[in-house]
Amino acid sequence: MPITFKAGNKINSSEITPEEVFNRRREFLSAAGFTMGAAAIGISPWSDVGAAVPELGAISQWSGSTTEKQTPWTQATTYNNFYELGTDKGDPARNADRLVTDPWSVEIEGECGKPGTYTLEDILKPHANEERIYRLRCVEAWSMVIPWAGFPLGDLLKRFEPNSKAKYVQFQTIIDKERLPGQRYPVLQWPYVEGLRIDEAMHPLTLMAVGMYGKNLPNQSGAPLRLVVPWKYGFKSIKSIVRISFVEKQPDTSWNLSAPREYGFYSNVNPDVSHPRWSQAKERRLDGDTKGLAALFSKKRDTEMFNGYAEEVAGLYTGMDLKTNF
Ligand SMILES: Nc1nc2c(c(=O)[nH]1)N[C@H]1C(S)=C(S)[C@@H](COP(=O)(O)O)O[C@H]1N2
Ligand SMILES: [Mo]
Repeated sequence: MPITFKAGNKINSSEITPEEVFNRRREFLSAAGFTMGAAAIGISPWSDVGAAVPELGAISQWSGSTTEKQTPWTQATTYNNFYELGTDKGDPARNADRLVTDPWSVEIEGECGKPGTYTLEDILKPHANEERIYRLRCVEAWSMVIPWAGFPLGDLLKRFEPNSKAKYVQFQTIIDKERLPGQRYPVLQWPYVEGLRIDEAMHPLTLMAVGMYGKNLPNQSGAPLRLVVPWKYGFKSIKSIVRISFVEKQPDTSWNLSAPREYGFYSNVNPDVSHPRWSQAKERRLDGDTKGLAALFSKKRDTEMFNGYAEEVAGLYTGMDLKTNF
């Protein structure tokens, strides 16, 4: 069945940024006379999509979880960035069923002792899920607080016995141009790729997430496996992972390929380093207090260095100039 995709999404990849998509959506909505009043009359962009997501099994609670107010499930699962499912914030929830997650396997390759194809079951079997309530800060200057469930990425990576040449790890999202509507347009180079330095990947805060809010990940949130790297901008938290490569050289990342002046390899949350076209000093917290479109205009809070995780991760960057290594 052919999918119709809005003409507005046919944008040259060098021109598009998350901020622009946001602004364009805002312009469209106000042109349509669809501003603040929309929430009041009950047209919320994050009413529940109603997709049934199974409960996860046993989950233990991690002691380092933040106690800040959580983003409601409906907001976290209907206001997403997952460009494979479309560039509008509501598209990933609307198109979630285009992503087929069963069967799922992950290719492990490169500088390690145990490369190969691992089924999702092989990947998950030895790991116990822990719930960790983390902040996730998008480069577009909004943030959410989400109870993720998963296990430290490092525990998984160690099983593949990375060798001394494994200086970096690259991750790749599923490619399925037939089904994933966003992959029909060159908004980004497909497949989506991301990378971490090996010590960042092995850091105990880096989570391989399989669930949120006590349930399996919904597709729009990156089922069945996604990273959550809480001290970096959200785009480092790659969704629906099908390949993990241990490499010697700093790997390509999708946003850096698309706009190298705007998105660096490190992408650590840093209030002192502006994005070239907007400040990173403040952010809007999506916490359900303000519903609907009004939330997009709600009061801003100060952004914290490393998204509030400086105590844990600042040591990874000792001696590095974070303005050049942005
Ligand atoms: N494969 C893939 N992963 C992705 C993205 C994407 O477009 N494709 N968007 C990123 C961005 S920009 C952000 S902010 C987070 C958003 O995660 P969330 O929708 O669960 O809040 O996912 C990241 N992971
Ligand atoms: Mo983002």
